[in-house]
Amino acid sequence: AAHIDVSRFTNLAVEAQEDGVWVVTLNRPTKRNALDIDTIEELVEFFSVAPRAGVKAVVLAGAGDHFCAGLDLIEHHDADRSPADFMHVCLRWHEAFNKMEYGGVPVIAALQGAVVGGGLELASSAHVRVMDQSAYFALPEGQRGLFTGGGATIRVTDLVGKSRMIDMMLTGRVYQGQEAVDLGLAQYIVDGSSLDKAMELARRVAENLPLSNFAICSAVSHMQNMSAMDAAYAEAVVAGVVNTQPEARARLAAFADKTAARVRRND
Ligand code: 1HE
Repeated sequence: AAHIDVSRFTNLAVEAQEDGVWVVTLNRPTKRNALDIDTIEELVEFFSVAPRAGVKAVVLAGAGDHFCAGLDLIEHHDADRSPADFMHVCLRWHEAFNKMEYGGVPVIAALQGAVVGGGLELASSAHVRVMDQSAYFALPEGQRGLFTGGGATIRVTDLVGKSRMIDMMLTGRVYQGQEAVDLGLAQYIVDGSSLDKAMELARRVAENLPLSNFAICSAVSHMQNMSAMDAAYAEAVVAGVVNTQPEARARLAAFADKTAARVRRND
């Protein structure tokens, strides 16, 4: 297995918890966790190694009152980049976010405060989003003379639909509270701490067999890019591998001998 050297990270705080859950925290709260190029490189590094390092689930958080303010606008302004330079910046964002979405390790984002611009692009690359009552979502690129470059045209459009995506970009519209959940920007909203709820979900997810989680957190995304015929074929192949894994036999035996939990409606 690969090894994650936590001392290599500075813009991220990376911490292993019990049960194989790792907490990855954007750790520049004085800059509202704006995504400079060093932070993106650290995300690439972590999510490149995590699938081979026994990481069972990741909670992705932001230090301070805001999850993430998006692209580091000060760095971008100072660097005065050429089109080719910024294209390559965006390709590194895609490298990081694709590693998250397709890597096979469940990523649960704990959101508070601003989840805006590139911060929303980052959050939408997670598999599950938990928001607290302070969290809000927006794409301010339009007003800043910019355009999304970290995958929002794909992932945010997937979440909210084309017309809402275009409205968010044109008008800077802010979504928050239950409405954000109803639209699919987050799956959970809590009165207390989104981090606590995300940890609870991550611990539950970490009890699944790793190969099941790998399939759930890579195959569904890959299959969305395929024709229905090819997706059905790929699903059969993935199920062939996952559903015959030796580690599943004990769980099937527990169902057969009636010691496994039954699926019941919520009280
Ligand atoms: C930043 C950034 C940033 C804050 N880049 N430094 N994103 C945006 O357009 C969001 C821009 N940020 C904001 O609207 C606000 O800062 C927040 C709502 C996130 C937070 O507000 P607030 O009042 O708590 O903080 P602040 O006073 O605005 O900022 C505190 C510090 O964080 C300040 O630095 P300081 O050194 O003067 O103390 C800010 O400069 C710094 N800061 N946000 C750099 N984004 C691949 S394309 C992606 C396209 C995009 O993401 S466009 C960016 C959209």
